[in-house]
Amino acid sequence: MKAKEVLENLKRRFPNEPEYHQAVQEVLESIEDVYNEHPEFEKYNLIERLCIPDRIFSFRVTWTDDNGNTHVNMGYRVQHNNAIGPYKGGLRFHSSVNQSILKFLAFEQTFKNSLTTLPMGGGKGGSDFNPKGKSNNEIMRFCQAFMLELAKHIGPETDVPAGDIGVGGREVGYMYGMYKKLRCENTGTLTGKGIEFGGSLIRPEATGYGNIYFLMNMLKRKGINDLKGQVVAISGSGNVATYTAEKVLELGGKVITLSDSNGYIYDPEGIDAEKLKYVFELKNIYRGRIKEYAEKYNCKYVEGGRPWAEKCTIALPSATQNELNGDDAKTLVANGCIAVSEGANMPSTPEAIEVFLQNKILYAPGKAANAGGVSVSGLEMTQNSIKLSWSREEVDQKLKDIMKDIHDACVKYGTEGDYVNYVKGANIAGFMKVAKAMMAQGVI
Ligand code: NDP
Ligand code: 2IT
Repeated sequence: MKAKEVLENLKRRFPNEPEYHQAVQEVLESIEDVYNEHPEFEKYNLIERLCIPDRIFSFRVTWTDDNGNTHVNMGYRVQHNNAIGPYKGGLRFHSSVNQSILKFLAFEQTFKNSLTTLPMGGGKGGSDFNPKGKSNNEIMRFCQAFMLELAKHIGPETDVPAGDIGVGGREVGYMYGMYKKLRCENTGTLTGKGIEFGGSLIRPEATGYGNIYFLMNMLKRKGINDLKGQVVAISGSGNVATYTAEKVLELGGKVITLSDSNGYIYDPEGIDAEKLKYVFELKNIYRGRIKEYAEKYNCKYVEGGRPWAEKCTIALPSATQNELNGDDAKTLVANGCIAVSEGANMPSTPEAIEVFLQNKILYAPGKAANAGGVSVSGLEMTQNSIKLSWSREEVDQKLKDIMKDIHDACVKYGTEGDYVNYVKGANIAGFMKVAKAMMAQGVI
């Protein structure tokens, strides 16, 4: 297999899908050598079978707003690979959603889920519906309309969706309600459910907490055991960003930034527990903008900006793809940043990753560092299957163990002399498990 040729071929067959090409390129470059040590992989064209999704559903979603106007959005589900378990992955509601973005996310999810040690394949879905400014009833009607189609393609042993950008507990609840109505079953399909109807404790916190558990594993290898004295820049202010901040505070670090798609806030005093409580309320109850933080606490707000120019020792991109470019990476390194751990999926551009690797700072790619979310989703599936629920402590401990296992797998496959290339480690470790499972199951 020549990574370049495979990629060129995919670009020719699936043009205008830059995010998908970007995600595939990174993995192909990492696994090329290992792949070529296994002639049986090439014999059965494993690489194309792994890069091209098993199937993609796309459908029209029709819903009515509070004024009686009828709207049409696109809905999608990309079922990428189910070699190691049912398709599993989130749903994204954002105006930018298109097939390229969902294909990149489903591809990444396949490797991420493989790393979790749990039996889950990879999938992703969503809609170009823009939830901003919509009433609660409009959100509910959209979720119901979306599920009217999606329900045909999912199930507890087939495909289990969850949240992602624009989809949190509220949306999962509305979708699950409709799913049950249509299918007359109570099997827990969909994770991130409310605690009263099959959700798992720690699922809301899991991606953010998991990212910090992964970060601590990386830092521990450098002799750093807590976050005291660390200055932490976080982007985003949604589910992942806020719970990341909560865990950073618990471990003694100082959080100086948060952001949304309009701009970022810089609070040199640090966003403490009380201020963070306000952010949770601002985001989840009032559905406001991060700018309001700057007005309330009288700190800097940069319209349209990204937080990476603020001096920090640790950066945790937790908003969206390609939100940190090569220049941002150079600035971070020049400012003394020692670690970057990705809460978001593919937030760093290839140029940024190159800068991190060349400067040998600790750099954890999203498919490893943010795998805590889907891991606890996997644990939610288990609890639903056995019809029991585990305590907070139990789930948190399992999450810690899983993040350590993922970290150690990255070290095993990514060590290059005295440096751990976590990108290579995550890609190879994730790939090998899926590859072996696919080989064992024949050409299908
Ligand atoms: P939320 O919708 O809760 O929050 C998203 C945050 O990112 C918001 O602050 C949002 O700002 C900001 N954002 C979204 N799009 C853009 C954009 N184009 N430019 C700048 N800022 C943007 O989503 P999550 O916190 O769940 O997801 C954040 C990231 O983490 C995503 O990459 C997601 O794929 C990834 N992830 C999520 C997991 C989960 O369990 N939820 C698990 C693993 C990864 P605004 O409000 O203005 O849109
Ligand atoms: O990107 C991700 O891993 C998620 N959005 C979570 C997926 C899940 O099924 O919990």
